Amino acid sequence: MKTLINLFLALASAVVLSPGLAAGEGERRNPNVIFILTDDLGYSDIGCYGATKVKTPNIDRLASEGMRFTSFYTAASICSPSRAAFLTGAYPQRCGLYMGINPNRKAHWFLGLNPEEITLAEQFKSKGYDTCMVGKWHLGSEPEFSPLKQGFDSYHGMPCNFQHSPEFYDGETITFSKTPLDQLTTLYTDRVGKFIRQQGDKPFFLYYAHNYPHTPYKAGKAFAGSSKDGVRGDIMQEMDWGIGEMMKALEETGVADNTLIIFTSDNGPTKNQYALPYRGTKYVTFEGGHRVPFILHWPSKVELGKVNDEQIQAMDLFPTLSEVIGASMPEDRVYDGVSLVPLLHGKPLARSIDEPFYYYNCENLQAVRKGEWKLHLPRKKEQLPFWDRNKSFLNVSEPALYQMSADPGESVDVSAANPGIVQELESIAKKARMELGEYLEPGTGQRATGTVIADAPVISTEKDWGMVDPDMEAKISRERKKRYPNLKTKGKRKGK
Ligand SMILES: [Ca+2]
Repeated sequence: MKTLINLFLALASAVVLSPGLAAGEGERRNPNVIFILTDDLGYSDIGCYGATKVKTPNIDRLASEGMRFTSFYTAASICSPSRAAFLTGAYPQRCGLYMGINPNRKAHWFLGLNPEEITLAEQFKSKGYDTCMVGKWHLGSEPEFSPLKQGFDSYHGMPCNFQHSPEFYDGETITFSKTPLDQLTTLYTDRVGKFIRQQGDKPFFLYYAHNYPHTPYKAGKAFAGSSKDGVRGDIMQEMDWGIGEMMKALEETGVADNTLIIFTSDNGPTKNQYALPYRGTKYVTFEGGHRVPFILHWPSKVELGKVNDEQIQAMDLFPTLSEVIGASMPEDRVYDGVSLVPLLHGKPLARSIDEPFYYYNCENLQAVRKGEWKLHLPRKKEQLPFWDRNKSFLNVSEPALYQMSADPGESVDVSAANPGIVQELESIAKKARMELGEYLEPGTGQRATGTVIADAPVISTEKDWGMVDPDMEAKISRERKKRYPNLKTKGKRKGK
């Protein structure tokens, strides 16, 4: 009898612990996953989040057939660090990629996401998935940091922003020395469709990181003049069309129901009108910089048209998708997110609402949110990243407290009336800085930035390059000359 009970218990726990949602529920195989990451797309940039000048029926459909989140936070208000957090499940400061990587800056060109980091793509590989990236990478432009070295089987897109490096890649081959921007969406759409169709029944992870509506942009002929919001509106509508084409490919191959699609953005827009009702834009730590749309579409698993107000964040993607595919979380490092899977079943997250969220701008911790309170921290000009230094309204000399439930637009500073809360959040910030760092003060929990010159210092702001030892500077320069023999002293890189 005891043996039978034990056998029963073993079977019961096997069911409970069975890897992957699909496996436990008798589906033929693990689901496909498509992670769509747009660039500089703000909270109110698409129809179902309040846009009125553009029509985005295909993205809206993802929401009406899925779950739409209203309190999603990116880990940074600029491209590179935000992307690092999505792919590693760690704050950018923890995984070492907290600066805005620019291959034309002497302080940056040799940096990237450390190959020792475990990316989402590598999690998918561990479960036998095919992995594909289409779009903008922006986690290091040197070959050592290529998506092909971070778990992706194939890569089709741009290593960085168009202004920094206009080349378009197919794997390791440059197919356009200057990407034709009016064809960008069709290039991506064709590749996404081709990849989905060639996969057929083989499970895949597709990371689709469209560069738009990051500038510069140009609409294809079919969409020029199609919107009520100029070229930006046109390219938004074209991008939406591309997502519709992607859905067609999923439906034609019969895998739409078993494909989990996430749609979001890496940071807020450059103009506040696309971030409303929130304050601020890209580059800053007001809500408009961090709060963006987040839609989860998974017809066979999610109740249609649900709106979810739970506070969630970029670092949640890694544990969520790991759970979905039954990949165990690596145990040798710290993660900053929780799985969102309980929310799909109407259950609470494993994270308390009181767990703080940190708004870093590069190495500078600028704000902390805990529950309904958000404290903007005093900051000195020298702590600010270069993109922030000339925005004098951001030079906070005293802490400013906002009650987010009553004042989501961060307009009324209530610090004077709540000294106890200010003190509590200041003490949380102090601990965070000890672990995740502050400008020129490394934290105990920070992992190494990826670099192609092992002993070179990591300087996130070019203005501080003067701190680098002249011998080291000469060494870095020599390596760059070797890699880019045609490099002009002041100009941009010229080919490889
Ligand atoms: Ca961006």
